[in-house]
Amino acid sequence: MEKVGKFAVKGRYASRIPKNYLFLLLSLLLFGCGTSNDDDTSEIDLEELTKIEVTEYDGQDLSSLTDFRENSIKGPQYIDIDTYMLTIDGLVEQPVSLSYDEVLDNQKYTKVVTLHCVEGWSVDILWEGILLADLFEAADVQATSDTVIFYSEDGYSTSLPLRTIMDRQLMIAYKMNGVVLPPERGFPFQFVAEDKLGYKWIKWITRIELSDDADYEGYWEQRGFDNEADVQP
Ligand SMILES: Nc1nc2c(c(=O)[nH]1)N[C@H]1C(S)=C(S)[C@@H](COP(=O)(O)O)O[C@H]1N2
Ligand SMILES: [Mo]
Repeated sequence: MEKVGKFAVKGRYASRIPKNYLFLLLSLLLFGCGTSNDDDTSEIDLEELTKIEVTEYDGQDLSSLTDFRENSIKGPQYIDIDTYMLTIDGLVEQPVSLSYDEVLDNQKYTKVVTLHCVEGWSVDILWEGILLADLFEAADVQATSDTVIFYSEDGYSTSLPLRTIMDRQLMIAYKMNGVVLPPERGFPFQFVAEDKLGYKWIKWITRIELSDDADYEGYWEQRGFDNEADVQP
């Protein structure tokens, strides 16, 4: 995992509303009124982003952010970032609710990590995000907590052992291939559950609960998918 230097993150406020979003908004206002449905709109959106995404990193070819198969339980969620809060609570001394900017006010890290879906496809993506360990430090996790449960805007949830998250230095991403996550890919944050199957990679995270319920089962786990979710080598 690579730390992102100070200069690299300076422009983060400027990049919150990427130029291409403004361009898109404009084109939609000019040409899109009454003609496109939501599906068309999101397709144009992603196609525009492919023009600026990073395609290769450190000599390694990356997948595109359009190589995912969108199969979320309720379809893409469109989160209003002005009212968005990420809550960290449960077995902590100091429950916190952080704005988007407050979450981004932590050290950024980048890493190429592969997401494997149980449906048999996978993508190699350059993720940029924040360590959960850094967020947990502010909340001051209680010693009895051994499980981290993630909740999302669409009602989805999943969990991993606290130990796994700390030992493997797992992060939540706000960028992929150098661009801010589009709504379809989990804006504002997706969990980069390295070495775990795609159903652990929760998108649109709204709440992170520190728990002592090691047997907690999330949405797909309750429906028969393995709670360990290890990617088989
Ligand atoms: N909130 C939420 N996160 C989610 C899901 C979902 O339905 N809701 N699907 C998961 C699954 S099964 C996969 S493979 C990954 C990637 O899904 P995508 O291709 O739909 O982006 O997101 C995961 N995160
Ligand atoms: Mo999946």
